[in-house]
Amino acid sequence: MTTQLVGAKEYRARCRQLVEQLLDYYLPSSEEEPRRLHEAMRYSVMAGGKRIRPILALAAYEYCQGTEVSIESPIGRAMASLEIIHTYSLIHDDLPCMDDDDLRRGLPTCHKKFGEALAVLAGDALHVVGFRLMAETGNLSALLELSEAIGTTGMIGGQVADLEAEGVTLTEQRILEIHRQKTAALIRASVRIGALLGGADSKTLGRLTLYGESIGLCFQIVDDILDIEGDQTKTGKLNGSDHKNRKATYPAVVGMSAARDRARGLVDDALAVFKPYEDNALVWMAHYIGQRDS
Ligand code: GRG
Repeated sequence: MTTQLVGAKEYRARCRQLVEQLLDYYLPSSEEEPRRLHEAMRYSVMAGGKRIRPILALAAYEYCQGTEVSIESPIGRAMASLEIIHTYSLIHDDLPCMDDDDLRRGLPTCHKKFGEALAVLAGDALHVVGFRLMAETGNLSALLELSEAIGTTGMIGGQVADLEAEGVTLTEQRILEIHRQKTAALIRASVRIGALLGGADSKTLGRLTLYGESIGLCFQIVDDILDIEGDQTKTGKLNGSDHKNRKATYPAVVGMSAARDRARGLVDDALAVFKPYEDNALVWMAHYIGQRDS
């Protein structure tokens, strides 16, 4: 394992502990009514997952010299918000009316466990908690960043384009546009929100935006590759979901070997915003995202 991947592994392990604490702290208790709804929310959020978005937000915050990282700090709330919003999108993405998936994070999907109606409502309720937490950072730019990233020109727009592209042959440019909206927008926003809360100047924010865009796109290309040849015991979801749904994927458009090259090239683009040989958590995370197996 390279030193960057060791760095990423240790950093992820350290951050994940904080992320789990934050999520447990901010999600409503399943002892409180409506219990079944709270249970469904907690079931999906606490099921694990890589926690990439909050980890990237923290890495960007620390890169920009942000220091206060307590549970109730703005960065703590933003980290919880990003993971909660992300989980909301996964619950809805798995529904029968969308990808109709049975397994997520190694467990039956939310609608398989709680039924469709409760899964829709659990996603909706997580959306509200996520926005409330971002509002509670007191940083209007962070709130706007999140709205932009998941709205009709971001994640939701990308999801619509993705659904419309089922069974359609796309150009490489079009598939990248969809990936940029559906997946990269929230990853880019996670980096930018961390940077904004860390007090980044506009030059640093610009560099980190390029970083976020590149690793965001890389993340989805690797996701497409793993859907074809990943180890299901590591990814926690069944392979072949994209093929089953006749999804447009990057490897389907350019071939597997070119997809791997593109993923590597995007990691290089992300690293290019730092000085050569610079060593920090964002560098480690870029290496990890390019080479992840889950
Ligand atoms: C909730 C804003 C919102 C929109 C609903 C369903 C939908 C519209 C959008 C779907 C967006 C989506 C699920 C994109 C896929 C992105 C992706 C690669 C998800 C997997 O993320 P990982 O690998 O999952 O980080 P873990 O489980 O590790 O967190």
